[in-house]
Amino acid sequence: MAKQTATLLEQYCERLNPMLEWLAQHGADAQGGVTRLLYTPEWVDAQQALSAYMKEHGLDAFYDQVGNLTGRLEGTQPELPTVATGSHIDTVIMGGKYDGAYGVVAGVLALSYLREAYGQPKRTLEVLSLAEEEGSRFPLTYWGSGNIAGKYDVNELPNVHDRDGVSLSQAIREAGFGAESPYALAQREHGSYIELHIEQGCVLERSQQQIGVVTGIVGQRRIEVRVTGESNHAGTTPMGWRSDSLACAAEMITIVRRTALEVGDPLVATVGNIQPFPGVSNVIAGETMFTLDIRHLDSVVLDEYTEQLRTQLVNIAARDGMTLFWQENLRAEPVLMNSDMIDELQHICEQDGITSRQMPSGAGHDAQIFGNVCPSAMIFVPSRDGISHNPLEYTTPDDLIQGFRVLTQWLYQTAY
Ligand code: HGY
Ligand code: MN
Ligand code: MN
Repeated sequence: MAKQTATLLEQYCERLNPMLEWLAQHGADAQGGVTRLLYTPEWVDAQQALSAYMKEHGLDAFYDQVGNLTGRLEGTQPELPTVATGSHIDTVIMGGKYDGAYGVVAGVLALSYLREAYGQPKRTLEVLSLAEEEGSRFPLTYWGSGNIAGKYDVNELPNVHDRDGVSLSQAIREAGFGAESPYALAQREHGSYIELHIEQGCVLERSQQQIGVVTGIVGQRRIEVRVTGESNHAGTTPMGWRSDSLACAAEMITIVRRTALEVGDPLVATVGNIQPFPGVSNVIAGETMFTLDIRHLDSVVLDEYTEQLRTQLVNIAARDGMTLFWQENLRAEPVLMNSDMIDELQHICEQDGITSRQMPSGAGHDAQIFGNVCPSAMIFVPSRDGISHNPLEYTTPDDLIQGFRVLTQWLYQTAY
């Protein structure tokens, strides 16, 4: 790279952290975390602010019907397949500043830098600020990338509601999107997709490596379980005469943990949410809902474990005279990343003297949706103490910049 582009690159590197802090203000909460849920005002503001930034930096910014925001740098050979990068703009509740946002901000800066330093690329470049990945507001994940990749269709909105009873159809309409909105169709094709993301685990930090080149992303099963017994008076109902859904669910939850430990790594099974109803101290809970999040790189093991667990829970409910409702809300299959892209990323790291390792991802990502329809890859940077989905989520500015450099170099050599 000529001297002036190296200096220019330094300038863009210096913009990365301030821009992440700027974006984190959209949905900042009092505890220092970020909550930016699909179609909420803070979500709309964040997309609008990014759109303005994209336009100020020479990118063609546009929305699609589900609210994915795209920044495009048209290529001189538009007939060549488009190269896309990006990540999700939504967060978990009380999440951190980097999960998703890092890939979006780095992508916006990378395209802005490449345009300023090298002008128009041969291949069209796109940065995607994807509407939703986490499933934090609605029991629905990968809503953004899933509409682009054809997994979902905005004309067939899932009948889902958030914790306040607001439906997806109401929320998408109030945010100004939907099948009737004037925006571009979401479903479209890309030649390749690359996502820069924090690791959200502790492998890179403990092995003191700067970059993770992802080999594959785990499959997931997310399930809602409802155990139904009978509400009754906490004082007048003898212990032997109760149909206590919360006590039954508690036994089920200990079985989830025990059986997952028996299967062993890399299988993980998590109960992240439990809601007794009516949920007051002097009433035996008539119904208890809890969530299951089960993951593994091998879909055969994933399905075997999930089916065995379901059988065990059904038997416990039957033993206690309760009913069990089991609803699968997400089925994402494990997806391998593209081997050529992995080699290219590995080569960039070796060439630039960056320590790196190839590794699987225990977290789900939009790259696993794109990985079903086009060659896809992911670049990880270390997470301090492996913490994520938490206001304490943190990656050092140097590590964030290192990932930005690898992404920018890969985009340059792929699109120019
Ligand atoms: O839950 C996940 O794996 C991702 O952070 N959405
Ligand atoms: Mn996440
Ligand atoms: Mn993420």
